Amino acid sequence: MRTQVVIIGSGPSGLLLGQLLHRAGIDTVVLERKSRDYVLSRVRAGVLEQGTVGLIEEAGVGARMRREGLVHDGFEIAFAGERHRVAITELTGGRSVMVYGQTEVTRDLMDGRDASGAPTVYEAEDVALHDFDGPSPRVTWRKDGVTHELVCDAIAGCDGYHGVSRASVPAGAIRTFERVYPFGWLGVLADVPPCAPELIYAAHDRGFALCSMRSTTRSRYYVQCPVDERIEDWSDDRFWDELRSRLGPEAAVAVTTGPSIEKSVAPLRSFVAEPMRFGRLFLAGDAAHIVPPTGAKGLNLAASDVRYLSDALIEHVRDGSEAALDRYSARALARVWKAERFSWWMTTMLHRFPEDEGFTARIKRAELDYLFSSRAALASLAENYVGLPY
Ligand code: FAS
Ligand code: PHB
Repeated sequence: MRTQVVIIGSGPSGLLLGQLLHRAGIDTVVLERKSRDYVLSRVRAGVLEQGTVGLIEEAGVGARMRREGLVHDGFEIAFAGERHRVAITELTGGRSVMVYGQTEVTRDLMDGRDASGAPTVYEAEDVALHDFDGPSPRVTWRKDGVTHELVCDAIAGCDGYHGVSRASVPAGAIRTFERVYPFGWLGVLADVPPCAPELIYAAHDRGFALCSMRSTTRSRYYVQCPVDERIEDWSDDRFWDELRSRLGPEAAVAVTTGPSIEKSVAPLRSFVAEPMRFGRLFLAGDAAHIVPPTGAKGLNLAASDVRYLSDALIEHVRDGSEAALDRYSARALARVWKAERFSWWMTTMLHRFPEDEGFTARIKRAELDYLFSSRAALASLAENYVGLPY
């Protein structure tokens, strides 16, 4: 069997790429290891940059996001018992972010793909990539005991950090850069109203905390925790107590507690693979890079990769040009590394590290004090948070 582009992974990267290529008349097949329900069960990102919002609308699946998403023009940073607002829209000349969960983005993209009639194979086992260093790459997989093969013009590796695509690249052809943080995030989803109208990022001696949301009736909270933390050691009551201890008095009393409907621990790492192209294999999203979620960049970097890759593949199919495909990796990595820097900076500034004693502790406090004493420093934070230009 043959198609133009095989997309591995039915997460935001793969589905968004599939939609944009389909709308340009390019045939794609998405291969996903898990079931549709499993993919939708994962609770991840919550904040969309305007560029991501624009791409979701260009993909033709933005209606529910526009109806249900919350446009935010600021967020807060709490430290030393005080809360400070970052007025991102005022600081960036009118730009904002959209609070709309990744789960909902994925659901909208899945529904859009179903409506387009473009095929997705869920529960595709043993996906394997072949001959992507030549003009006719192939992908094989097993489904219900039958082995299938697709010949294509290009493979998009959108299969996340643990996917098969990056793992299929010869070791000598790829270089990786990584920083693993000595802590994780314990996240709770609960059907309780948010404790504040905007997100609150809290830096505290006990550790970082984040108050986010999915709607005006559903909240998403995180506390920094040891990287090997066991979920079973965290009752809901223990979580709510720890969260409130890190928020400062005013926000703490505003927290509405309730039963968790999801509770998980995510490790934090910074990771980049270079390059992002190997012959006819193109990596996009978490398959190529990971950021600590502090800066809300993971999903949004996946979106900018997809912008660049879809443009390049469309140009190639339309006029045979290799120019944009040749530029893809360098163009994507230029934005990736700036988001890696911002996510590392925000994580370092707001989290408690083992070495944060004495001099380092004073430097971190000075970083926060400087931030809220300088419009230039706040403007820099704001322009990164809303998303640097594509
Ligand atoms: P994804 O990992 O979402 O999707 C990859 C898909 O490929 C998956 O469905 C997987 O099942 C499939 N796949 C893997 N191997 C395969 C194979 N061999 N064959 C076929 N399919 C295969 N970002 C934020 O901005 N804010 C957050 O708060 C945040 N929290 C996160 C929490 C966790 C636990 C994780 C892991 C990530 C978080 N992220 C967050 C980042 C996250 O949102 C990613 O950036 C986003 O999911 C990237 O999307 P994809 O590149 O599509 O990768
Ligand atoms: C979330 O709502 O899950 C979220 C929001 C902002 C972040 C990270 C996670 O920086």
